[in-house]
Amino acid sequence: MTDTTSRTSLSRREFLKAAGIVGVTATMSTPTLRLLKPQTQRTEAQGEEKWVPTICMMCPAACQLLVRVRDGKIEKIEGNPKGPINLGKICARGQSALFRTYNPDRLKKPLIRNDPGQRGSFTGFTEASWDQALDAVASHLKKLISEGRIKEVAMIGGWPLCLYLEPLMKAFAETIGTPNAIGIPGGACFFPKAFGWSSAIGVGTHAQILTDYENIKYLVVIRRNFFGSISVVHGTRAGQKIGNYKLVVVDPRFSETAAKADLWLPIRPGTDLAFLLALINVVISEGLYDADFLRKFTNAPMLVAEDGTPLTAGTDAAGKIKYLVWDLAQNKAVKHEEAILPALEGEFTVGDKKAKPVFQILKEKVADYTPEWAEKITGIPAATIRQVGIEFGKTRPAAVDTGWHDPKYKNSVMTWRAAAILNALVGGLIKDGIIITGVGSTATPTPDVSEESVMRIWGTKQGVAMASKGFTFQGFLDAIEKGDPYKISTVFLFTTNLAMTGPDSTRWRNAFKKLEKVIAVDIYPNDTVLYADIVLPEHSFLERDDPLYGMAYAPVLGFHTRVAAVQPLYDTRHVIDIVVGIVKRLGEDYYNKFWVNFAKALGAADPQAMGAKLKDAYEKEGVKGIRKVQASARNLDVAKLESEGLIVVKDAVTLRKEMIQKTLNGQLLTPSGRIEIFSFALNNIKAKKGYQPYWDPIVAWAEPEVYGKADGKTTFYVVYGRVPTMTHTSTADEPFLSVLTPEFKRMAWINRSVAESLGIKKGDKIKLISVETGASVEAVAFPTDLVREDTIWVSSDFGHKSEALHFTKFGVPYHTLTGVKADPVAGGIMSQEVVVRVEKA
Ligand SMILES: Nc1nc2c(c(=O)[nH]1)N[C@H]1C(S)=C(S)[C@@H](COP(=O)(O)OP(=O)(O)OC[C@H]3O[C@@H](n4cnc5c(=O)[nH]c(N)nc54)[C@H](O)[C@@H]3O)O[C@H]1N2
Ligand SMILES: Nc1nc2c(c(=O)[nH]1)N[C@H]1C(S)=C(S)[C@@H](COP(=O)(O)OP(=O)(O)OC[C@H]3O[C@@H](n4cnc5c(=O)[nH]c(N)nc54)[C@H](O)[C@@H]3O)O[C@H]1N2
Ligand code: SF4
Ligand SMILES: [Mo]
Repeated sequence: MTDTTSRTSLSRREFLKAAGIVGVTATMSTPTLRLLKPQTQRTEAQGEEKWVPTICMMCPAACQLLVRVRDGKIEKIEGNPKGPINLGKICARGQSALFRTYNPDRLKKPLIRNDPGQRGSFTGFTEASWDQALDAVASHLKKLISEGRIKEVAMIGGWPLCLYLEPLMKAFAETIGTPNAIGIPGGACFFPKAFGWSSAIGVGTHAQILTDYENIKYLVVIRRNFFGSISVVHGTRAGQKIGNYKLVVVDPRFSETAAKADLWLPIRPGTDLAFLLALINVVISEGLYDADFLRKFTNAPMLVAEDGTPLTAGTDAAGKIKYLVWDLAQNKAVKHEEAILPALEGEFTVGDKKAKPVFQILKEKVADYTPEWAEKITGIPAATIRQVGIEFGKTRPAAVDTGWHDPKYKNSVMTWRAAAILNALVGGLIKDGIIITGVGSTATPTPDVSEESVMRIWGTKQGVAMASKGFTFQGFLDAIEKGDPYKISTVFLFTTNLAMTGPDSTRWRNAFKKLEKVIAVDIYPNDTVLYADIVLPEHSFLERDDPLYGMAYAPVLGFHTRVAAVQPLYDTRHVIDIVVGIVKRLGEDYYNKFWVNFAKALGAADPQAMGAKLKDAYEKEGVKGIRKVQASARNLDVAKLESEGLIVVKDAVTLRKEMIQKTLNGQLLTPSGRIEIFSFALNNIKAKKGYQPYWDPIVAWAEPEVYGKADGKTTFYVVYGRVPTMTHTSTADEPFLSVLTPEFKRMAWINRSVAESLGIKKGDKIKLISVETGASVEAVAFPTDLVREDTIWVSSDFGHKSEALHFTKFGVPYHTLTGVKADPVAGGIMSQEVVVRVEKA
C-alpha cells in the first residue's frame, strides 16, 4: 500500500484554491463547518441566489435535493422538503456533493491512448476533442460491424448508470447489434435478496419494497446497516421513530445500526437463515401467527398433494394460477376465492389424492428448526432466539427489515425468502410491516435477456436457475480470457469501477489488458478508467438536466428529474449525448433505429411513434426535450416538474389501500397473484433441477459455502460493509469525505482477544490470505471487542491504486480476495464466501 498522506494534504490545499474557497487553512479540525462558513459569508453581498432541484447521485438512494446557486457557483446543497423520498434530509455525502463538480481530479476532456501496453496507468493518454474521441469509438464499432464481430462488444454498467439510464445502454447495445449489455448491481448488489422476497410477494428490489418505519413496533434487522450503509429514505424514517419500536440488530460486528439497537446479536456469518427458521418455529409452535391474514392474503391454505404437487385449477384471464384450498365451511376443495373458511391445518382427500394445506407442511417442516438447533449453527443462545420469537409474534406490527444488499452467500435467496415468510406469519406484509412502494406497485416482470448473451450462456453453464435474467456479468471474464463461449474483444464501461467492485478484481484488471479496445464513461480517473483506451468524461450530476425518472424507494407513486444547477465547468458531456454522438456516426439507419430502441427500452407502448417524438425533441432541445416528451406522455406539468423537480401522482395512503386491494384480488406479480408461502417459481426450479434446499418451494435450511470453515484461531470469515461517509469505491477521492472518514473505519477489525493471541496491535500491518485461492491483501489492524472472534470486518470502499486520484487514503481492496462464483438460484456473486488466514505483514 502506498503512503498517500503527503500528496493528500498538498492536494487538498490545491483543491481549496481550485474551488475558490479562500480563508480556509489545511489545519482545520472540523473541516465541514469551517469550509462552508467563509463561503456563505463571502457570497451574501453578491448576486441573487437560486435553488435548483435535482436528485442526489452520491449514492443510489436517489435523495431529492435543492441546490443553492449564486453567480453561477454552487454554494450549498440541502434536502428538498417536498421530496417524499428523503423528507428534506440528506447525509454527509449529499452535503459534500458540490465537490463532485469542483474536485480538481475530475476528468475534464476526452482522453485517447494509442498504446494498449500502458493500460493500468494514467500515463500515455493524450487529450482529444469530442469529435476525435467519438470518431475513434465509431470507427472501431464500424470495423467490428463490417467484420461481423459486433457481438464481441460488451457493455457493463455501474449503479450510477443502471439506476437511471439502463434503458439507454440497452438501446445502444441493441442498436449496434450486441446482446451483451448488463449492469453489475443485479449480480453484485441485490438480485439474490430481491428474488428471495419476490418469490413470496412478486417484487423485492430495494426500490420496490420499504419497511413501514413510521408504524413498526418490532423490527429485526439482518445483514443490513441502514444507519451506516445509509440511504436517507430508510435511515431517516427509521431514525425519526427510534424508541417507538424495539430494534433487534443481527450482525457479526457492532454496526452503526447495532449501536442504536435494543438488542445486538453477533451472529456467525452466513447463518441468518437458521436464526429466521427458528423464529418461524417459535411463532408457529407458540401459536402467535395471524391465521386470518394467512387465509386471506396468502396461499398458505393451498392444498399440496403428498408428492409435493400443488392442486391447481387452471389460470385466470390475467394468467394467474388458480389453486384449491379446503373450505371448512363447505367441507370440500374449492378455489381460494370461493372459500368461506379455508383450512390452514390438517390433511384432506381430494379425489384420489391426499393433500395438506401449505401451512400444515410449513409447520411440520420447521418443527425441527428449534432455537436449540439454531444456537449450534448461529452462535446465538437458544433462550435469546426464543425470546425474540415470542416478542416478534406478540407485537404488531412486527417485521424483518427489507434489507438492501445481499449477494453474499449461497443461501442468500432462501434467507430472504424465510424473512418474507416470517413477516407473512404475523401479517407484516403489504398491509403492515413491509409495504410495496410506488415503483414496486407498477413493476413488471424482468424480461429475459437474449439466449446469445455471454451472461446467460455462462450462467446456464454454471447451473444458475435464473440465468435467463442475465445478471451474471461474471461470465465476461471467460469470454475475454478464453473466448468462451465466444470472444469479447471490446468493452464499454459505463460508470463502473469494476477493477475494484468486481469479484476477483485482479483477474478483471488482467482481463482488461487483453482486450482490443476499452472505452470508459466516467467522471473520475478511477482505477478502472486507467484500463481504458478512450475515456469519455461525463458532466457531474449537478451540471446536467436529466430525463424523467420514476420515484424509487418512496411509499408514493411519483416522478422526478435533475435540473442543471450550473453550466458544465469542463469539456464534458451528458451520457445521452455521448451515446447519441456514437450512433449518429454509425449512419442514419443506426441513428433512427436507436431512437426506436430507446423508446422501447423506456417501456413505450408504441416505440415507433415514441421514438420519432424523442428524436425530434432531442434534436431541438437535447436531453430536456426527452424529458418533456416523457412528462407529457404521462400528463405531467412540465413547468412544475422543472421548477420543483418532482411530481407526486398518488399519495401514500391511496397507494397502500390499492396494494392491499390488489393482494386480496390476487393481482400481485407472483404466479398466483397472492403472497406465496409456497413459491411456484421455486417449484419450477425444483421441477427442472431436482430438489435442493436452496430452492425449496416453501423454506428450508441451506448452508453457506463457508459454513464451519473458520475456527477463529487461525482462520476467519470475512465480512464487509460500507462506511457512512463513503459510497462503494466512488467517493474515496472526495476531498471532504476523505477527511471526514475516521481511520478505524478503513482498518480491518479483528477481535481484541484474538489479536492479542496473534500478537497483533492496533495499527499493525497484517495480511489477509484467502484459504481457497491463496490471494492475499494487506490491511491495517484494528483490534476491537465489536466483532466476533471468528470474523474479520473490512470496509468495502477503499484500496485504490490510481495515481490520478489525489485524495484517496489506505483501505482494504477486499475483492482481491473473492473468487468468481455464482449462487445456484440467482447467480449472485457470493461475495462473502471467503475464509482467510491472518498473518502479520
Ligand atoms: N469493492 C467493492 N465492491 C462492491 C461493492 C463495494 O461496496 N465495494 N458494492 C457492491 C454493490 S452493492 C454495488 S451496487 C456495486 C457498485 O459497483 P459500481 O457501480 O462499480 O460502484 P462504484 O464503486 O460506486 O463506482 C461507480 C463509478 O461511477 C462513477 N461515477 C459516479 N458518478 C458518475 C456520473 O455522474 N457519471 C459517470 N459517467 N460516472 C459516474 C464513479 O467515478 C465510479 O467510477 O458494487 C458491488 N461491489
Ligand atoms: N454510506 C453508504 N451508504 C450506502 C452505500 C454506500 O456505498 N455507502 N451503498 C448503497 C448500496 S448500493 C447498497 S447495496 C446498500 C448496502 O447496504 P446494506 O444492505 O446495509 O449492506 P452492507 O453494508 O453490505 O452490510 C450491512 C451489514 O451486514 C453485516 N453483515 C455481513 N455479513 C453478515 C451476515 O452474514 N449476517 C448478518 N446478519 N449481518 C452481516 C455487515 O457487518 C454490515 O454491517 O447501501 C447503500 N447505501
Ligand atoms: S443517502 Fe446521502 S448520498 Fe445517498 S442519495 Fe441520499 S443524500 Fe445522497
Ligand atoms: Mo448496491
